[in-house]
Amino acid sequence: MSEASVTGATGNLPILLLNGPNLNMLGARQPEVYGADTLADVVLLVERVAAELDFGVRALQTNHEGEMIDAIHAARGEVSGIVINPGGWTHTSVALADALVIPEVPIIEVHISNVHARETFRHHSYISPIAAAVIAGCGTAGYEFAVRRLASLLA
Ligand code: DHK
Repeated sequence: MSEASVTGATGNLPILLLNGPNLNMLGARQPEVYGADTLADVVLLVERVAAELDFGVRALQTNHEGEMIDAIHAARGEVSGIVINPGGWTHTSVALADALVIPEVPIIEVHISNVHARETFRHHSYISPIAAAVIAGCGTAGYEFAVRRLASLLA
């Protein structure tokens, strides 16, 4: 399953919002870890904050790594920056990290939970070395912080 949407028509290229595996289950999945907000809530939050900063949003959630990589390739030249919660691929995927540098735009990595306070296997990220910033443990507000940071980097 995947969910893709595009909003906004401004002078800026849109922000690409990517959510990886299992994040479609936000709100139902371990709410004590990931909170009560749904993925739809997250997308609305990002769209609202991005619009305030004069950016549209292209949003994709997928549980299929190849689909996410294809979407990143297709975004080259079409987005101004990337906000990504790679989910479990954070800790496993060289291929996702390789793809993310292809659009040559700033990347903000978001984790809803504080991955450093969790299992050891969540402490390593293949994405962090190529990210302009990493936000963890702020709940879904981390997505808002990511959009604001991205907009200031792009200003
Ligand atoms: C989300 C996931 O799905 C996990 O695999 C990561 C991250 C943490 C989060 O906190 O948003 O380890």
